[in-house]
Amino acid sequence: MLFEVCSKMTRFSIAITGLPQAGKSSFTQRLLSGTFVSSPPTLGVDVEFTEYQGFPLQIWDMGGHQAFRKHIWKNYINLSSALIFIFDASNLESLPESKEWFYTTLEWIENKNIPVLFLGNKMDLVVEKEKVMEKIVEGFELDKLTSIESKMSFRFFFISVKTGEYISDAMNWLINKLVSKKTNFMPNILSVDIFVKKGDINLHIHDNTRTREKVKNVINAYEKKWLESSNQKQLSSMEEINFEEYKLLFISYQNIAILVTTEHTLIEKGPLLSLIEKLTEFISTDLLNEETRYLVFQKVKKELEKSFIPFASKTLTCKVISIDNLAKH
Ligand SMILES: Nc1nc2c(ncn2[C@@H]2O[C@H](COP(=O)(O)OP(=O)(O)OP(=O)(O)O)[C@@H](O)[C@H]2O)c(=O)[nH]1
Ligand SMILES: [Mg+2]
Repeated sequence: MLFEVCSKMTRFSIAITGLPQAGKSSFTQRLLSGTFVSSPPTLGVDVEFTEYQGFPLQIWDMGGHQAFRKHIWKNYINLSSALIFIFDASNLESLPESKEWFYTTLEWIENKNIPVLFLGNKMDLVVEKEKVMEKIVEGFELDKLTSIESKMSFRFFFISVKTGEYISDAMNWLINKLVSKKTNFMPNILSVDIFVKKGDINLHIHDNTRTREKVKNVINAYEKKWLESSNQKQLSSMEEINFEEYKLLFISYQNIAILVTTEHTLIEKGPLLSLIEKLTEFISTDLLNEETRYLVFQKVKKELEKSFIPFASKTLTCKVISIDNLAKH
């Protein structure tokens, strides 16, 4: 029952990192199509949407090239609720460099509670399997991370994307972790505010929950700050705000911003970012029309319901408070 509810409502976002050629895109493609297909080296980051055993997933498949690591990896890991690190087990020479980046990646994770899955890939190419597995476990000091003292949610598996071996074991572990974390964090979203700027028009659409009343001042301050920032058209930013027992997530992209109030630290930023990107196209329709504004809010609400536990969304109602000029309010 619980699984049923989560599968309908939650889209987990997963970041995949690792050195070039490790098999990140091949792994992603196998999840998407169930087959082994080759793809060109990933430039920057690719986003893929798929389902795994009924669980909707959003996967950030990142390029392993040195140029993408510092900024792209760091950014997208913190948009996700899980990390998969892939190592090419058929290339032990790359172990020292891979280890260095594996631990750097772990340090970059802001929410240390997210599950981390380490995959030793290309086991089909490895002849002395036992020996190589041992070398990898020792080399990466993986036992340290699975020990009782370790506070991390960590597991490692040896797989082959080519043959498909052990992929389901690894994914089942990850999904289980994600689902149990999610349920611990119920309920999730408490209120939503949407700011839109189009020409001389500033729109502020929001729901009307009791929580929102408590954080109203913070919301207003962020709205003001955003409206006053001169380069907001190019601005794509994200900020987490701690206020009393609440956590607010402010995401802006071009001329639209969303401020989500949550009760807990775990909130999936990845789906929100994609949502806001999609919305910018929608926003270009007639905003002066009241009906359209209502539709914008409904769209946001619907997307949020796909990605989050729907508790708070029961209370979401559309209310447009600011038209034309915010200063009037
Ligand atoms: N034999 C074998 N080859 C694999 C396996 N997984 C991936 N490969 C091959 O390894 C090469 C690199 O795979 P990709 O999935 O593109 O690697 P990547 O990690 O996405 O690389 P970047 O995007 O450059 O970071 C391709 O030629 C794949 O066909 C595997 O399990 N076994
Ligand atoms: Mg790739």
